[in-house]
Amino acid sequence: MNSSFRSIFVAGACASLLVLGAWQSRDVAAASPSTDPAYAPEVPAEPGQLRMRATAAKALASDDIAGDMRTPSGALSFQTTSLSAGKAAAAGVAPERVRVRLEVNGALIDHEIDYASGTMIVRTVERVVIDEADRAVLRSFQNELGRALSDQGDMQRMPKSKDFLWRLAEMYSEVPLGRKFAPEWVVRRDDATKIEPSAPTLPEPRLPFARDTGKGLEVVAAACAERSGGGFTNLRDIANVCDDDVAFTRSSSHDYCPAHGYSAKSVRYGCSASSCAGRCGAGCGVADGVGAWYQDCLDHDVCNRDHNSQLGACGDEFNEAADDYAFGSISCYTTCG
Ligand SMILES: [Ca+2]
Ligand SMILES: [Ca+2]
Ligand SMILES: [Ca+2]
Repeated sequence: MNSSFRSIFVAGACASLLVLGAWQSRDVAAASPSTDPAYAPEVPAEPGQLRMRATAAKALASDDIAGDMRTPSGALSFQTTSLSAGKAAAAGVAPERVRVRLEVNGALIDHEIDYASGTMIVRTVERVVIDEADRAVLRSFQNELGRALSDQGDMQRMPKSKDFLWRLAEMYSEVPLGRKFAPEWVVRRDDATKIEPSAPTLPEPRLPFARDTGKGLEVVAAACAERSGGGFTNLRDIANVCDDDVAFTRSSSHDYCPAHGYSAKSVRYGCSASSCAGRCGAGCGVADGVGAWYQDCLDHDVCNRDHNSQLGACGDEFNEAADDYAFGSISCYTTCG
């Protein structure tokens, strides 16, 4: 971990200029392949050696697991703890909460999901900043854990301990480079967002822009807001994203300050789209597209790909997608790709 890493993007200095873009919920099947931009291919994951360890909890017949993984970029270890009524949950019983401790290249990140309240809390003791080696390890973890769990059997019937660990692996496979964790990040599941009727997209303003002060034109400094407004919209409720024979297009919005403010455009998504755009996790995943497919994950994918970047300016899109990674309904069991 590089604790001295400084984001090149200065947060909080931007003022809102215009509310740009509006959701278009129109979905179009069988779009021309030419509408799919030639995104830069995602960097393939490094190979990793993943081991599941026997745990003390296993002796108590729980569903919890632990293990570690080594890759050329570093090491990771993990441990889950399932709880009900403050005690270790028995095997086969859905727990009220699950804790997951990850140690990534020596840095501890603790997670706790509470299913009744719909919250996930991420805690660190020391400030943690995700550097390139951490990202490489986490990207390998998505692959290796996904493969291991898939080999173990039916991913639809995984206990919550494995389900939560796997969701975190998917989330961290797309974590922004330079993402800081400290000391507590509370993620709340957003209520399902109503799909708004389609509306025209406003043009993007030029930044910086000139205004007439009465004494001549004055150049106004760039103003750009990292706009909040994530939701919890399941793309699978809108179109069969698992069908890799049909192309779907849909409006997606993001900002990338200071280059541009919040704006929308039509993009392809689903199993047939480049790198499974819209899936909450890098690429199509190990198990043929299995995952949560949500609007906020689509917006984050598009931000990353448009700017060929995992840097901080797509960080707010990552934050808005966090509840979708953690709580989104899972679709596409071995049907995609
Ligand atoms: Ca969300
Ligand atoms: Ca994705
Ligand atoms: Ca952004």
